[in-house]
Amino acid sequence: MNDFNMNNFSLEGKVALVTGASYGIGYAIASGLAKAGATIIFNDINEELVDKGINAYKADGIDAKGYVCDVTDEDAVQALVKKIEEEVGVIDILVNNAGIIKRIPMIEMTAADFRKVIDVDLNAPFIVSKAVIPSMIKKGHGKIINICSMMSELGRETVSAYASAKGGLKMLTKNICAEYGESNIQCNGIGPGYIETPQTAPLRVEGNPFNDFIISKTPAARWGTTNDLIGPTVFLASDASNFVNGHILYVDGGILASIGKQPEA
Ligand code: NAP
Ligand code: GCO
Repeated sequence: MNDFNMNNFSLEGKVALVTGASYGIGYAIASGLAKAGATIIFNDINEELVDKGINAYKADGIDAKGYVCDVTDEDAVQALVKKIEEEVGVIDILVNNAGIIKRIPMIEMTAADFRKVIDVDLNAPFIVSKAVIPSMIKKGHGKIINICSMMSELGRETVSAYASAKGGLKMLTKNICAEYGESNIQCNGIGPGYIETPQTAPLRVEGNPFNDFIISKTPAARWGTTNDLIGPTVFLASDASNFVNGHILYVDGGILASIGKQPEA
């Protein structure tokens, strides 16, 4: 009999930092990691969001610690990680979730807007990963999960900066795997499909043809929910995935597997 048992999926005793997790995908993921046993630390960009997050976790029976920290500010991130290590312990699981999108046709987009998206969606996962990896190496293990996107693989009108950042994040994921795999650090990505969150609210308003477009592009024939992302993330955070490294797990209802519905004859 081999020594695999279901405890390999447990996150009991693990410390998890989820960035930008006051609401939306980050909140759902952090709640799932907590249910699997992890201690949850999260940050967000301002006090109001952090308070909103703390109250929501409390209402769900989760004792999460929240901090204000801009993930693009390297000094602030280094200070946050030091504080977490002193107050709670070494971070075993990092989920780089904080992100922004600007939907602007490329030839109308300013270079400043393009840089801003790259800064939050690509530079920040580098900054936060860089801050946690040294202690993971010392501890002998670590899990980094980068929240990628359909736009890590596909392009579409108006999201040039976002697609560039999320494509880059896919490659940062593979590079962390290549560079630190031998230190027993696994770095993987989750690539959500189109998920119902405030970020996609403008695409889902009644009368927007984008809504039907997405449903018809998705073999599951629906938008995803934040809960759809929990199981895959718990798997990638747990010892059950210790030989899975540099992989992007797309949680997209099958969008990337399909050429799309054929037109009526
Ligand atoms: P969201 O609702 O906009 O949540 C992202 C969180 O990150 C927000 O709380 C946001 O604060 C915070 N944040 C932004 N900039 C930050 C910074 N510099 N420092 C710290 N926190 C910051 O997005 P979501 O839809 O839950 O998405 C979460 C992640 O999943 C993002 O990386 C997104 O690109 C990705 N994703 C989303 C979808 C989808 O369909 N929704 C699909 C694929 C991938 P503010 O509220 O102030 O912006
Ligand atoms: C868009 C969407 C996407 C999603 C998601 C897809 O405008 O095309 O907002 O970018 O948010 O990242 O996986």
